[in-house]
Amino acid sequence: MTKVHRKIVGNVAIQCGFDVVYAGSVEAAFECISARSFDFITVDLSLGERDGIELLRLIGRTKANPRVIVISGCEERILNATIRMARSVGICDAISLPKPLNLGLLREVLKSRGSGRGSVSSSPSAVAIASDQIRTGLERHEFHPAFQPKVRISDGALVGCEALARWETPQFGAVSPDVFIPVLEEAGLIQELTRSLLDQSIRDAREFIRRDPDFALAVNVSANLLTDLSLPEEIEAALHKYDVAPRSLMLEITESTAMSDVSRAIDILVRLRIKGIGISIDDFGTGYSSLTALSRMPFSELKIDRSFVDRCTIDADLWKIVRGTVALAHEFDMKVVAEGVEDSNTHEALRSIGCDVGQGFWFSQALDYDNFLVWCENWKIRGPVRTKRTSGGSS
Ligand code: G
Ligand code: G
Ligand code: MN
Repeated sequence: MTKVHRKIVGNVAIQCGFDVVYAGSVEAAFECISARSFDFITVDLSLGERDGIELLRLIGRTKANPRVIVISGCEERILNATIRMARSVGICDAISLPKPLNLGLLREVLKSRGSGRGSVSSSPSAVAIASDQIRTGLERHEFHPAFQPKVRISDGALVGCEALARWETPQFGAVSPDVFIPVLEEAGLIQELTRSLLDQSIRDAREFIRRDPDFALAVNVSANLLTDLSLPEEIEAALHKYDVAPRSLMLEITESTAMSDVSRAIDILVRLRIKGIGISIDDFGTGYSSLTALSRMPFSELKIDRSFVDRCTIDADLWKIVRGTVALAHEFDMKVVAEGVEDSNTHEALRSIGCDVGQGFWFSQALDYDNFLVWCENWKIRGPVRTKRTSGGSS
């Protein structure tokens, strides 16, 4: 940062009530960061891009978790990529300010300290759980669905929910699906879990549908289960058992590995659709869940992966992907669901491009059966009102 610039930024920070420390080089900055902790660190990229990037890496390695403001005259895409890079090295809260510097904006950012945005997300416990333990858990019926609401973007009405597997173990406590799903897939046990989750969540959804006949339950199905030609009949039997209509069920197909037998998968998906069951392409835009799958399979719904959605209002590149994907899905007459809606700005932005449905922490996390029913009752009273009241503003 030039001396003049440094002085200007420093003055704004002092006006906002901060003590300010200046560093003229990466080495000096690193010494400061190592010696004490900071609420904010501003980094100017223009003094040599290598130094700025290097400094971000060093900040990412420190234990403290400061908010980082990257100031730069670079073009927007480079700035956006820099912010993504900062996040990838462990800086949870990094934002960019373009040059010429808007001092009002800088003041606003400095005043919003401790907003909680981008709080550190803890990763799933790294306990290595053996497939035997999971097998035992399945036998003991320790897996249950939690329900996350799916909300119509235009008016905030509840349209359905996604059932997400939860494993509560006596031994390890709550284990994340990110830990047990891959192990189940590897051990050939995913079918057992899916069967159990389908049965339990269809049973529970009877009550949701009784309250709203248009309610749709979504259940996750790994694409590698689409080799079992009896799957459509099995699912139909589960629906019969609880007297739930096929149109009330949506299967979210998650594809983590390439399908081994595409024509067989298409066979199964077509038969499910003919029966009136909805098919959703999950985590769209990541891994194998992409244009190839879209061009071959008869999906009725597309879920944009949350890695595109959760920062789409602050990252112009992500926003282009979200907007383009909504348009693409509508070309295929598919409903579009945005995953990972975390704030009202994102909700508003999605509304402006006609995205159909949203899911995410802004509405609710996944809840057990009892809490989901309570949430539904509260939402009917409060939900749509909340949406209108916050329109255009920040939370
Ligand atoms: O919200 P959560 O952390 O529970 O979900 C983590 C991931 O696990 C999600 O991406 C979801 O697709 C996957 N998942 C959750 N439940 C199931 C399930 O019953 N079957 C499959 N195949 N995947 C699931
Ligand atoms: O199957 P799918 O990948 O859609 O599973 C949903 C996953 O996303 C679960 O892990 C759930 O806990 C998580 N999730 C749901 N809403 C949000 C959100 O708003 N933000 C983030 N970061 N994760 C979310
Ligand atoms: Mn899903």
